[in-house]
Amino acid sequence: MATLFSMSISAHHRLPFLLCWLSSGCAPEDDTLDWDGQFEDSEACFHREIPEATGEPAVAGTTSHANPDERSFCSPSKGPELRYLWTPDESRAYRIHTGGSEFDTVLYVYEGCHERRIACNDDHQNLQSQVIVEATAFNQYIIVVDGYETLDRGAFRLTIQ
Ligand SMILES: [Ca+2]
Repeated sequence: MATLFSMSISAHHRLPFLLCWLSSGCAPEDDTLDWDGQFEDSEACFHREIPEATGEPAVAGTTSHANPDERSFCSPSKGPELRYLWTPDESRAYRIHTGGSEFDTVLYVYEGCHERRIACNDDHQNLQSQVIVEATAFNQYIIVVDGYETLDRGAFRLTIQ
């Protein structure tokens, strides 16, 4: 199942990749850009995995095709959201933010799927969100990028520093 999914994504990615090179100035992207909004695995509680804690941004994606299923625990979050699995490789404080996103974001973090609420923020800088998380190496965290209102959706950047 996962293999088939990967193959169809790579076929769809050739044209955007070419256009990106022709237009220059391409940001890193994840494969939500032409994604149909379904979980990769129906058993999973996340849409995508962030392999490394570093990178600026760690993810540049879009919530345009996601579903507005989840409510944050600190503010309205009526827009569609994406859930990312993050497994840091170092125990320390991380600054996680959505600076550079194109809509009013809400950001929240769980330890485990829904097991423990760690951090939540709506507006830190203008309408973008930021949380500071004291993370433990090799623990699994779920980072949710959500939109404040129903129409708050689209391109976002998720940075972990
Ligand atoms: Ca916000």
